[in-house]
Amino acid sequence: MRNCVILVLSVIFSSSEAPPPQESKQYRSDYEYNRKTDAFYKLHIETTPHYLVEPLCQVEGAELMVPRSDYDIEQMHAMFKKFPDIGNYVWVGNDGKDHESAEEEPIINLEEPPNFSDRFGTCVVGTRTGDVETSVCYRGLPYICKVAAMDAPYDRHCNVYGKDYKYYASTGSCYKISKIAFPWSEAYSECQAEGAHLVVVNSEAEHLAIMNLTSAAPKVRNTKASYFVFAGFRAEKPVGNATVVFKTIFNETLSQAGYENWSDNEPNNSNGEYCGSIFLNDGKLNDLHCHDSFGFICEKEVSL
Ligand SMILES: *[C@@H]1O[C@H](CO)[C@@H](O)[C@H](O)[C@H]1NC(C)=O
Ligand SMILES: *[C@@H]1O[C@H](CO)[C@@H](O)[C@H](O)[C@H]1NC(C)=O
Ligand SMILES: *[C@@H]1O[C@H](CO)[C@@H](O)[C@H](O)[C@H]1NC(C)=O
Ligand SMILES: *[C@@H]1O[C@H](CO)[C@@H](O)[C@H](O)[C@H]1NC(C)=O
Ligand SMILES: *[C@@H]1O[C@H](CO)[C@@H](O)[C@H](O)[C@H]1NC(C)=O
Ligand SMILES: *[C@@H]1O[C@H](CO)[C@@H](O)[C@H](O)[C@H]1NC(C)=O
Ligand SMILES: [Ca+2]
Ligand SMILES: [Ca+2]
Repeated sequence: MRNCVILVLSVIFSSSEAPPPQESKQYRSDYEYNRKTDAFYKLHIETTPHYLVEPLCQVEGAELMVPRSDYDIEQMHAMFKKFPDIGNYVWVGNDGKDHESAEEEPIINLEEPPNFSDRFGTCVVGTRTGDVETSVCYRGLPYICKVAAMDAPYDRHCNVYGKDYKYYASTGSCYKISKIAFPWSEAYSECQAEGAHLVVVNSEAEHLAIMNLTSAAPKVRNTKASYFVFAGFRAEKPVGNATVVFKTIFNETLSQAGYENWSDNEPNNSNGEYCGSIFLNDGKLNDLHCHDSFGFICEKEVSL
């Protein structure tokens, strides 16, 4: 009986699109695989405060890399080499060991310097030369995310490298609403890296599906306003007084895409709002500033 269940399960699973990262050794397009550790890594070159790095790695299904072996250090060293100009330190996770401080001791100590570690704590950094040291947490640094191949999230039905995608039979697409806010172009890249794209509303049915999705959505961290989410359309800044034309990320007008119901009094292009969003109260469209951070919805078509 038990063998029978296993057989049935394996038939169901083997009928899907691609093997999981554990077998394929493929993960998000922005992660690289290391055979020796059987894990995927990404060096984030953006200067980032320490308190944000763990949640940002989690967005990508990963964790802040804890240097556990010489192979992790080798990987870190190799990634540093590709970026000569990002400074000499990256945030890494705490391995629980004692490390030297990366701060230089003052040579002459005329006055008592403020004890920053006292006030802000000490965090663990990896160095360009391949050491692990400690540093005050209050600074911003690049950081390294890592996920073991066996833990790398993959949704077989939706064929995306991410959890929390929800399938809607009414549209034949899977959707995910982000838990953290990004500017429009970072939201675009994030969906892309997961194997999806920023949501494009193609019908009234899809408008309803998105209303349903957002009605049960948890709070979005760091968002400028919780009643908007970015979507997959935007406009070029017009030359002179030409009209602003919004197009989807597939270069269709909204009318060609199949849904152009703007929210009341939108688009208002207030001080140059050129990026598309969805208004959560009515699921209709709105324009926002591209550089502000909002939640966003990724979409992946499953059956057309
Ligand atoms: C600064 O504070 C940290 C954490 O409380 C402590 O470990 C360290 O000894 C202090 N350094 C000095 C110079 O007082
Ligand atoms: C736009 O909204 C109206 C009602 O608010 C609805 O009747 C109509 O079907 C919508 N248009 C599209 C293209 O979904
Ligand atoms: C969303 O859709 C599910 C499944 O069809 C349904 O059970 C649920 O009531 C819907 N939620 C809302 C708020 O419409
Ligand atoms: C802007 O609009 C005005 C009046 O509609 C027109 O005369 C002018 O030529 C336009 N300028 C450009 C750069 O298109
Ligand atoms: C987008 O479409 C317009 C016309 O519909 C076309 O002129 C333009 O070349 C297209 N752009 C891209 C990047 O395909
Ligand atoms: C324009 O739209 C934004 C929402 O995208 C809204 O916050 C803002 O108040 C509107 N501005 C004006 C002048 O109506
Ligand atoms: Ca769609
Ligand atoms: Ca607007």
